[in-house]
This record gives sequence, structure tokens and C-alpha cells, in this order.
Amino acid sequence: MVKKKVTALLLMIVVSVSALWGCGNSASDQAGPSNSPETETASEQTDATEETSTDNIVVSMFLQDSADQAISTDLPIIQEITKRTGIDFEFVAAPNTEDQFREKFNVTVASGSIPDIMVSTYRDDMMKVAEQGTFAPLDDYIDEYAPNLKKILEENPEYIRDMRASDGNIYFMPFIGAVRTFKVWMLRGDWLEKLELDVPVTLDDWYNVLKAFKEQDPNGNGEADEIPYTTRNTQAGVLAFMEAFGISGFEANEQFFIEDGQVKYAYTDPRCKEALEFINKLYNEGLIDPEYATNDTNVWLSRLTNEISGACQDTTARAYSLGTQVRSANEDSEAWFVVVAPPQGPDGTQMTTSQMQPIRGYTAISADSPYIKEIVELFDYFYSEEGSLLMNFGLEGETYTMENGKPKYTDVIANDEQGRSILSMLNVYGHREWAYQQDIGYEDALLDEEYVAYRNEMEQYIRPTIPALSFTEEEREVINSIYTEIQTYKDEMINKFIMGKEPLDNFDNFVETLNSMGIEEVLAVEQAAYDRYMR
Ligand SMILES: [Ca+2]
Repeated sequence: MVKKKVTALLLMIVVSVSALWGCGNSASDQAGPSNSPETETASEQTDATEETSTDNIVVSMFLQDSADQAISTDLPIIQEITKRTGIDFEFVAAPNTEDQFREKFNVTVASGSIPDIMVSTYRDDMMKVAEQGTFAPLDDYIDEYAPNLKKILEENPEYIRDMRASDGNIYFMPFIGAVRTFKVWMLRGDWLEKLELDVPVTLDDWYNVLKAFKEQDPNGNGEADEIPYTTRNTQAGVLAFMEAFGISGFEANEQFFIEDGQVKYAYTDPRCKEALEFINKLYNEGLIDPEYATNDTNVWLSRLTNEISGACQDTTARAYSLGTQVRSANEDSEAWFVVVAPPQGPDGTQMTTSQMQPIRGYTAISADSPYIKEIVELFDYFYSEEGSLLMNFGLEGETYTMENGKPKYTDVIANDEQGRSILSMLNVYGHREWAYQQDIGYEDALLDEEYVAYRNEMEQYIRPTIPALSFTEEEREVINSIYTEIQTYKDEMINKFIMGKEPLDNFDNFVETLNSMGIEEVLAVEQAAYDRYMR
């Protein structure tokens, strides 16, 4: 699907591209890795003339389209990229729903002829295809032609682990997120003030605050109708208290946690029993939502906007927007949410493993593309200061202006009349999420100063979570055959313990059953994959 130019033009392309990147002015200076096709061509074509040097190269690119605006070379940001880099695009747009996107991805790969560039956020899909030899290994290219990305990777070696395939190669240029903080603890700040309570620090403080929310009518309607803590995250939403006991593994897809280099399973850990005793106490006394196991986002939101609930765990952006939502739903309400550090456990533990992973998108280059070097240079530009401004903020004067040396979105982007988000508006201008590093200023623009400060402050409590592991076929077999059943049994029993339908005296029997179901085998597989990841 690559538009091939006549070979006579190739030298000029190399020269014009190299001039753009300012990294040499003759074809011989551009000698790349030995398998770099244009290097060979260039050395054969030393007599090409300069008259044709204005021709851009055309690269085809598979990427997920935005619902906000169909991708097109006419979009202002795309035009600016072409203007600055001398690269024209031929887009292969993929649907923006996960199933349809992945289907088109698989069909495209199976066709045997893929575009020059493929972008996806689905790591496993990309890794699988990479290891089949479809994508070009990029280690040497990044080393030679991507100084901006190289610098970022040198400063953040953990990114390399996330990008490296199990065959040892790097096949991707990454989309790197700026914010690590994900779920935070929040409470109605105005309720704390009204009941003259301090911000809770320890688990005991949390118990006392939730008890006061329950018994002292903070919503002021004269009824004991408060359900102090609610969640939209079912079991995981109440198991969040478990982290105060030093164990984790309750978030979706993170059933395991790392301690001292070992992969551990939270639910056979003795600390789990202690945690469940605490959560069971909250449940018995009506301090956590009795319907936590079935709540969806609508129920959760109604609890908060109806001023029935005053505490939960969610994102900082939510803490900010919830205050506004509660106030607009209740005329006299002065609701606002204070973001607090995770509850401190009996031994002083105060942490969360909830976090955004830095590497959130993968851009790969076809092993058959004649433009591997040019494409690496193209994306490397987006990691530069200038390219980063273009990717994060768009076009100066149109989508952002510089104020006190910092980019600020214009009203067109930040205050759309139709209420579209900043990202939606950038998409309308041609922004797409491919390889670049997100600027924290993008996230900051979504919040006000106070919540930016909360978000930054909470970062210190983040502990590493289990990374995205790559399993061998045999390992996958073990997980698929054993683990699904374990999870179903575990979920059922944990709810019973929390709701008091199963006495905690039976916790040891529960652990024994998990062992007999093969949890140790699953742990061994996780450990092997983790050890490979860490090598
Ligand atoms: Ca009340």
C-alpha cells in the first residue's frame, strides 16, 4: 500500500529529509543501519539532480479514527505536520470501537500487505504481530535517528521494559502519558467542616468520619438516610481499603501484586483477613454502600448528587467535577470534595497501586516499508519541544497561545459552545494519539489549580503495580484452565466475608480451597513472566 516513487528521486528525498532534521548534508553522512533500504539506494544514485527535491514522500498509516472528526490530509494539524516535516500521509482509518478496531487490525495484518505505519493501544495485539516479523525492529534506528525519544528513554529506563517484546527487540515508538495518579480518596469537604471533623488519616479516622456521616445528618434533611461511602467499582471499590494493610490486587486485571521482587496473591495473604475484618465492620454498621456489589455509574452518581453519600474513591478529575455536579443538582448545596492521602494502615502503610501506566500507545513501522528511517525521524520530531507543542496544543494562534512562556488553549478549544472536551476539539483540528509524549499542561487544563495540586501531591503514595506481562502459549494455557474458576470462587467468597454471610473464622478454609484449586501454579506462571520482564 506504499506509494512508491521512482528510484531516481530517492536520493533527493534522503537529502531533503536529512536537511529538515539538520543531521547532515550529504548522502554519505546519512549511512544508517545496514538493512536500511534508502541507504543502499542513495549510494547507487549519486548522480541524481536537485530539480526534483520538492517532492514529499508519502507514508501510509493505519490508526484509530476519532468520532469527533474523520481523519483527512486537509485537517489543519496534519497539514502543519506535512509542512514542517516534508512527509505526506495516506491514512487508513480504523473504527473507534475496540472490537471493530481490533478486527480491522487483524484483517489488515492477515492481508500480508500492511501500511508503512500501524498505531494501536492494544499492547498484546501489537506484540504478537511484532514477534511474527511484520514490524521492523527499531532499536538501532532509535539509537541513530531518534535523539529526542532516546533522551526520554535514557531518563526513564522503565519505559523500555514496557516496550520491549519477549524476543528482546523494541518494535514501537510509544505514546507516553504525563499523569501517573489515577484513583484517589475523596470526601465532602463541606461535610467535614459542618461536623467539625478533621481530614481522616488512619483507618480509625476513616471509621470515625464515616460513622459521623452516618449518624450526624450532614445532608441536613433530618433523616438518617446517609450511606457514607459509595463506589461504582463493585467489589474493587470497597477492597480499596485493603491497601492500608499493605496488600493489593483488587483492580481489574491486577489480581496480583509485587512485594520484594515476588509476585503475590492478595487473597491467600494473612493480611487479607485483617482487611476483610475492617471492611466487614464498615459493612455491618452501614458505613459502606450495602449495594456496592451491583452499583453502576448511574447509581453511584445519584448517591452523590442526591447528597446521600459523601466519600468515594475515583479520579482527581472526578473529585473536581463532582463538586460542580452536586451543587448544580442541589440549589443550596456548597458541596466540594477534598482529595486525601490513602488511609494509613495499622503498621503505618499508606499507599496505592492504582496508577496510570506511562506507555499507553504503540506506533510500529512495517518491516517492508522503504521509509523506516524517515518515519522514525518523523515521530521523533513529536518528542521534541517544538513537535510536542504541536501534538499537545495544536497550532499557535489558533488552538493555543503562549502566556508567560506556557501554552494556553484558546477558547475555541477550552470552552467549546457545544461543550466538547479539549481532546475532542483538538481532534477536530487533526490531532491524533500516536507516538509522542503527553504534556502535563494538557491534563492541567482539565482541572483547576487546587485539584492539580491534589493530583500532584497524591503521586508520592503510588507504589509499583504488576506490569503488563507477556506469557508463553503454555503459560496462557495454565492461566486459562485454572484461574478463571479461582476468580469466580474468590469473588463470591470475598463478598460473603464482607457481607457477613460467611464468618471470617472460615478464612483459613478459603485459603486452603484456593490452594487446592491451583493458585500456586498460577503464581508460578506469573512469577516466570515477571522475571522475564525484569531481565
Ligand atoms: Ca440525612
